[in-house]
Amino acid sequence: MFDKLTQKVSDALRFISGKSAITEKNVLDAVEAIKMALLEADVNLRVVRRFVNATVEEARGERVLRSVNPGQQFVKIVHDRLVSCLGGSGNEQALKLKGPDTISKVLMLGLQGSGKTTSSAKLALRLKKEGRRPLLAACDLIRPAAVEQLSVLAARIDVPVYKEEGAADPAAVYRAALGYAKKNLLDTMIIDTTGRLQIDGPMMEELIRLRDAAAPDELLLVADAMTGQSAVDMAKTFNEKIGLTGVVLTKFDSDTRGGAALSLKTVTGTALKFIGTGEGLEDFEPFHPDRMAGRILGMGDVVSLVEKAQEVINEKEAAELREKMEKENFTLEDWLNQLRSVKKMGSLQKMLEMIPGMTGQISEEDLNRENFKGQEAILSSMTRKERANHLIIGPSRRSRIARGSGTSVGEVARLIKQFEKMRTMMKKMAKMGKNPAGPPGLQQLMGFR
Ligand SMILES: Nc1nc2c(ncn2[C@@H]2O[C@H](COP(=O)(O)OP(=O)(O)OP(=O)(O)O)[C@@H](O)[C@H]2O)c(=O)[nH]1
Ligand SMILES: [Mg+2]
Repeated sequence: MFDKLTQKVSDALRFISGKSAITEKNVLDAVEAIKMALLEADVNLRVVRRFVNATVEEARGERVLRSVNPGQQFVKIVHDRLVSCLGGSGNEQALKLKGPDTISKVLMLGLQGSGKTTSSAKLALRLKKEGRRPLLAACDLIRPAAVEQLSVLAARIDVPVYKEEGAADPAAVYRAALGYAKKNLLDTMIIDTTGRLQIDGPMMEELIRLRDAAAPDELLLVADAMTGQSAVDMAKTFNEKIGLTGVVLTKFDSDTRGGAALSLKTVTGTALKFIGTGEGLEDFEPFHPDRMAGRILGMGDVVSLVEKAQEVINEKEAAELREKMEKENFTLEDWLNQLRSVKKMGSLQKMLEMIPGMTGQISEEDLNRENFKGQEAILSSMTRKERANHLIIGPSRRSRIARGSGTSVGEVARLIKQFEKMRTMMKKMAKMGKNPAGPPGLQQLMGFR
């Protein structure tokens, strides 16, 4: 799913996020590339426009362009815009069902063949796993074998089904099913209905009668993601005529474009609540805008990385650090602080994986070098005074530090040498202007570059 979109968006973002300084033109180019990708993915034009305007407005400001890591800031903006486009970070994707003492009702409706019956069973399975006691109500009385199909699925997941052979009125079947649910202490009715061919006519009236009889807690439109914008139009119309509480997008597994998922919320105002991801009854997932945005960006968890990095290294500290580097005032104390910052961020390997373009550049071996682990021990065994001025560390201090850190005199000496080399290198780099990548000095400090 989203294959092409992911490819194109992540290309555009990789380009920009690898830069330590970005210009307004970089932003506009990247947004343009993303816009084309969205249009190609069949995203509604209005949605694309809204997305583009919001992103540009937010990203071209000084705050972003002059921030520590503008590329990654931009990625975060794109991510957040995508999340809001997909339905926001609230909890409106969750089903609103009653407690177990009252019977909740979910009405499944949609066009012919969209996946209503399959999704009814998938939902029943899911609710059952959550500890509810679902009942499948067979209210599609038009299509031959519809009742049989639901019964077969229900048996597979061991969920009761209510059906009446030869019945003609769905509302009457519903009422009888409700009685059955009460008697058997079931708490959630999932009502499968007849597929509509068109929006108006007697079939629609039947659906409205059923809605009025059941007063459902959830009215879920089941729509085929592969139909793209038609699914969105359908949702809009159903919402106007019947009132929806949410949408289930099926056949997400076969949808390589993703336009429907991306347009639905903005165009219809209705939340996408579930996606069907295959023919199996387990292939059904609650929809999470933030996770989906991550998938579209194809960048793992880049956003939490940006947030974490901001927490750990704020702009002021970064500026101070840069200044120190320039003046060759960078001390062992600063180095220790940097190491600790990195540790705060969690596993270094994980962190680097989250940085676009970083994957594969640093091997596991590099990271596990004893060197890195020993560094903190050595630095912590020095006194503050020693860390402030490494020149005072003579042979006797060296052996004390080695003893304190469980290392050898040779290792302590090597670390100090490495530090001096780094300092010279950092000064050169600082003079050259900006750092090549990442928060100042992070990778350089650890000897990766
Ligand atoms: N790949 C895939 N196939 C699906 C998914 N959901 C449903 N299907 C398939 O789509 C076909 C139609 O599904 P149904 O559940 O019978 O659709 P319906 O809306 O109940 O159809 P009618 O009752 O005839 O209106 C079946 O072959 C399902 O296996 C999905 O998420 N992914
Ligand atoms: Mg059906």
